Amino acid sequence: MTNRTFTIIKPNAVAAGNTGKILDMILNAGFKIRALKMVFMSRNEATRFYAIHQGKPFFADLVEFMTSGPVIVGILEKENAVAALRELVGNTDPAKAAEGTIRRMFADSLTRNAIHASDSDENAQQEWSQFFKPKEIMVADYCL
Ligand code: FUP
Repeated sequence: MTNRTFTIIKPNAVAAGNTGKILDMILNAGFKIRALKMVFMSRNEATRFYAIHQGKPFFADLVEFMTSGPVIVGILEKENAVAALRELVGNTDPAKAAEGTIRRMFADSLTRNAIHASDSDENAQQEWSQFFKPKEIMVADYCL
């Protein structure tokens, strides 16, 4: 079954000029882009996005980082999209990420880890709703 997931190319990867290379890896892995845009997250947006981590020691640094520059947000479609993208992205900690994964190649540290990938279908939908209106999301038939 084809389904969708949500991604954020994070500020360190955008600032380093790695957006194109990361999108290329995503497309080469067989994902279709159903929505894509550049946004500069506010502190409120970053706090809401990572609300589950509020109170943890790394939370302030994480919000600071996510609001330090523009990010690319996108909705991707592929068979088993959530699991497939998390595999391509690699471990949260780049030191533990497998060879050939996006984080292994483009992360600077555990916090500045280049990319976000949703961890469930439910979270993916909730996360992309924070950034995209329904009319901004393409349906498969329009962009093969
Ligand atoms: P992931 O699902 O791989 O994005 O990882 P988590 O949801 O566990 O963490 C969300 C973000 O918090 C990570 F991308 C990086 C950051 N983080 C830290 O900065 N320090 C930690 O110890 C754990 C996570």
